[in-house]
Amino acid sequence: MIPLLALLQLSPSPPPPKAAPAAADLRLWYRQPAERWDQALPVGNGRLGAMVFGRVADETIQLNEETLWSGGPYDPVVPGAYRALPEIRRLLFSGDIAAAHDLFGRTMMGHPYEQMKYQPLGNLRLTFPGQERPTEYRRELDLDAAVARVEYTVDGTRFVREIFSSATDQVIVIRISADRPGQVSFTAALEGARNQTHSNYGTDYFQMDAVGPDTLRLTGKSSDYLGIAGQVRYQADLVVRAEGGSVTAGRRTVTVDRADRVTLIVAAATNFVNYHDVSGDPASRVGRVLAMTGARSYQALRQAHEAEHQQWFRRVELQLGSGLPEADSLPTDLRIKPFATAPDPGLLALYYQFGRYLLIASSRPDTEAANLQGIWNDNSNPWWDSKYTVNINLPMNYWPVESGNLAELAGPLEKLVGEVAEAGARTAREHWGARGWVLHQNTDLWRSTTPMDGPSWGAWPVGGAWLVTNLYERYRYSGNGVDLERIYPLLRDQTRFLLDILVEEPRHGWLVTAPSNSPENFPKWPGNGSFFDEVSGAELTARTMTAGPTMDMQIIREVFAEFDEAASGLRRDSTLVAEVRAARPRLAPNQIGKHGQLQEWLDDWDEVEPDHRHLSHLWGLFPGREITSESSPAFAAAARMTLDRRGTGGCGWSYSWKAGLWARLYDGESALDQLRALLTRSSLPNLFSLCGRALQVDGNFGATAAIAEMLLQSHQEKIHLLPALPREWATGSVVGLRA
Ligand code: FUC
Repeated sequence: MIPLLALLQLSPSPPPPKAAPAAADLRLWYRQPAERWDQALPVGNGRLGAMVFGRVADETIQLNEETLWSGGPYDPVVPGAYRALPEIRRLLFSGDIAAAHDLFGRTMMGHPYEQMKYQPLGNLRLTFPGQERPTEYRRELDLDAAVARVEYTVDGTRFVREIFSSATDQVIVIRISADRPGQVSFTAALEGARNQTHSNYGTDYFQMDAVGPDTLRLTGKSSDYLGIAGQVRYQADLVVRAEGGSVTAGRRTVTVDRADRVTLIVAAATNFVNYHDVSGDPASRVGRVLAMTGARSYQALRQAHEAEHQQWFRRVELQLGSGLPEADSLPTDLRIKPFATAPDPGLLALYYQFGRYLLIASSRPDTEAANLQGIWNDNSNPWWDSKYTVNINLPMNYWPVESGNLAELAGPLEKLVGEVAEAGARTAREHWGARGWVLHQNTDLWRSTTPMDGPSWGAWPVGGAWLVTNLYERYRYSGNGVDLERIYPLLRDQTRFLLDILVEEPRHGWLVTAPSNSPENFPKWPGNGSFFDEVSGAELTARTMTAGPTMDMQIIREVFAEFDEAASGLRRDSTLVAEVRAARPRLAPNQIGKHGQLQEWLDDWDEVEPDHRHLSHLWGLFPGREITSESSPAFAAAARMTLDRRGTGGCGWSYSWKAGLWARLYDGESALDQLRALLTRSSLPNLFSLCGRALQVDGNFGATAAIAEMLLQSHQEKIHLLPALPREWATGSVVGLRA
């Protein structure tokens, strides 16, 4: 038996790409096409995404461009909102939670009270006449090459389609070939996605026409939403290059007849420049990209794409052995169900690498951050707007970057934080009367930072603080002063904000956030704290407002510790350091409750849903580092009790979080139980994770981080190898993780 061996990388610079890894372990594959969008296979270059259905006679390739969002630059700040704060706090501390909640709702919410939506670009439809009865069908996603492939045979001819999204050339490339000449015939059409405010096809905002003999063009603009006019204009061009045969354009289609091979190029762009500037020109952007790609052969495009992808992807290699003897010969969808009862560690190794693949495909150094669905969305009214939810989902998207040796891919998160810090300075002033900057529980492309959705969700003021701790991880892993310099102003100004909003709670004199919430989890209010609807008399559980929830205090302790370390090291801002040092011992502490659990709120309340998906008050265990079995065994035991009580309820990202939490408690078996629940209860056949019915990438990224956490931990100033190895992972190897 080969012991699981970990080769660590302690230097900040990535190793050079290695030789090709075992290919079979790095493919998702299927014997049938996708029936629905959420079974299709994703490709992406960080900016341009596609979901490939792999249908034979009527192929659909759904397209996204990451800056196509509803609305345009807007400012949701309500000037002078902070004037209500003293009264909200008075009500809260006197126990009149309902009144505090309602006053917050009337005074402190942003306007509009919801945010903008990430929108689909359109669909490329390819119709192949005479291909209704294919045999020997196979569809796959090759994670190492970042290419989706569809293969089948019709009348003795083997057809192959390859699809990838190239970061080097900034286009999506589709190659259609056959093993006999003159066999490739199809019609291509480019369809816009329906605009949510204008559902009448005939009068919709987009147009899709043939322009010239071999090009289709889609143009349009994003939808209006909540009174914010759609201001994102876009253009997508499809260019058809056939080898042999003929190409003819109809009014809205291009038809290829009897070609040997065909290369389709999709270029797309919007007018988005940054969150307050939409003065770009999509037409010239598309033109420039196409002019550059124009003379390059398919082989040249493909080689450049693969090399670029592999410089990221091949930095980590993970083998966990196989359990099921036949696992490698089973299609991916057929491996998922048996995973509930039979060991298949290879499936988790694949899941791990799929997470790294998705990150590479949705977040590049100069793109926008990966949103709730990465960059893949086919719906103009997507679940949760496919935006950025900050109370777990966005931070989780970036958990795997450091250990997974993809640190540079957190660049978009750093950009996002820099921009919300700019926009959120005004929000801090007007909504909290505070210095620094604030971000509440959500944001969007336009960097909205005000409380959103309703006080029970939106009142939470430490979203920006959490994201700052994400950024600080980069410095922890690299030890590079340049990384620290870049993020220092964000950390310092967030520290100022936190200092300004902390208030003394009357019972113990602890410093707390007020008002706030423990994200999305509703406590059972004791006695007269319950909310009853004045008309129906029904008990309302979805109204909540608290002071000093455990999560806030853990995040603030971490930010203060990071600021103290950074400022002291750099010998800067000594007055602020003194303020922080005075506040730190006065922050409300972690507490152990009546069940032996870690308390979620200042009071020892039970939750309305005992197996609620959020694990907010365990933040200090993971991703934070203040609770460890060594430094705080009593709190570690209370965290374990909390996890036991929460069980395996939840959804995708929640299972992933729990896997990471169990890993930090050195319990590999329980971590594996959560990963098993993730795969078998909350994943799609294409391995995307789900929350409810929504495809969400957070669960993928969280599990990728958790698997690394089971193999290697380094949050306690020491390196811990194989800290949470389940029995099933008896053999294997890992190369390239960072510590
Ligand atoms: C948070 C979660 C939900 C969902 C949403 C996008 O609000 O509680 O489950 O993941 O984000």
